[in-house]
Amino acid sequence: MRHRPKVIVTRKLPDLIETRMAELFDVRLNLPDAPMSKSELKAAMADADVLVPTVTDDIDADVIAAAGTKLKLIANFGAGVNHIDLKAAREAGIAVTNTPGVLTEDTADLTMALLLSVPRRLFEGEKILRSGDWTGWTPTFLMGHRIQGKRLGIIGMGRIGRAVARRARAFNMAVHYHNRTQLPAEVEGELEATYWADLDEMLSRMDFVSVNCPLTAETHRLLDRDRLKKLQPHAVIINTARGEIIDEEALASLLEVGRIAGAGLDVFEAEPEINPKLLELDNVVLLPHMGSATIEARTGMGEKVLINIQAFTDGHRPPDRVLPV
Ligand code: 8YV
Repeated sequence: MRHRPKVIVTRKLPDLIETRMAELFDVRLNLPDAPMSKSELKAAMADADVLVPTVTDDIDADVIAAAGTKLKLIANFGAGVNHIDLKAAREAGIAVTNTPGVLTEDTADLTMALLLSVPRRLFEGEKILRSGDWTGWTPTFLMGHRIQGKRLGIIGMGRIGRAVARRARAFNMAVHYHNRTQLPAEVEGELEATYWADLDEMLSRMDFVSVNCPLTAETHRLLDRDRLKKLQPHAVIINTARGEIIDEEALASLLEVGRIAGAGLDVFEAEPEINPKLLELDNVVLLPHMGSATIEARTGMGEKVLINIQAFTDGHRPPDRVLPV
C-alpha cells in the first residue's frame, strides 16, 4: 500500500484543496480556522510527517526544535517564507517548499489597485458618499493626481515586481527599479526599466514607490526613517510585500506631517495590529493582506502545496523547493 504521509494543515484552505488532501494524505485539517498557538504548533511538528503552515504561523527555532523524527517537510501555503526560521530548518534537515508564481498576477493587480486608489482618492470618495455627505459634483471636489507620465520605483524585481512593471508601462508610467542584481538587458529592455544600484538615489527621484521584495534579514526595515526621508514630499509609497520592510512608525509620522504624500498598504509590521496613527489618516489606503486573495490564486497555491508534498513523498525533488538550496 502507498505511504500516506500524516499532513497537518494549520489553517482552513479552499474546500477543493482540502478534499484532495484528504484523498491523498492522512490529513488533519483546521476547519474552525483558529490560528494555532505555539504549543499547538509544536505538538503538530511532533506528530506530523509534513506541516502546512501559512504566514500567520511563527515557525521559529523553538517550534522547529519540537519536530519529531518523522517531520521531514514544511510545505508552506504562500510564497513568502519569512515566518519560517530557515536556518533552524536547514540544521534540522527539514525541507521547505513554497508556492510562487500562482499569485504573481493577482498581487500585481492589487498593487495597481492601490497605486490608483491613493492618488485618485478613491476611498475618501467612497467614504464621503456612504456617509451621506456628498452634496453633488463641483469642479474642485476630490481632485487627485494622475499616474500617467509619473515615475514608479519598484523595490525588488522578481516575478511580482516585473508583473507590476508591465502594468505600470501599460499606464504609461516610467519604470525604475532597485534590485540585488541588475536584470538581463533583454528583460530590462522589454520592461523599459531603469536600474538603480543605489536605493537612496532612486528613492529621491520617484513619484511612486512600490515594495515588491521578499522579507529577509537584508530587507528588514530596508525603508527606515532615513530612507523614507529621501522620498520627495509628493511621493506615494505602496507595500504589498511585507510590513517589516518599512519602519511603520516612521512612515506613519512622516505621512501625518505631510512629509510623504500618501501610502497604500496591504501588509503591516504586526498584523493584524495596525499603527493607530495610520487609521487616522485620509491619505492612506489600508487593506487586510489580500494580495493573493482570489479563488484562482488560493486554489493554485493549494495545488502547489499538494504537488510539493506528493513529489517529496515519492522521493522526487519538489518543484518549489526553498530548502535545501
Ligand atoms: C498569502 C503572501 O496570502 O504568499 C505570500 O507570501 O503574502 C500571501 O499572498 C500568505 O502568505 C499565505 O500564507
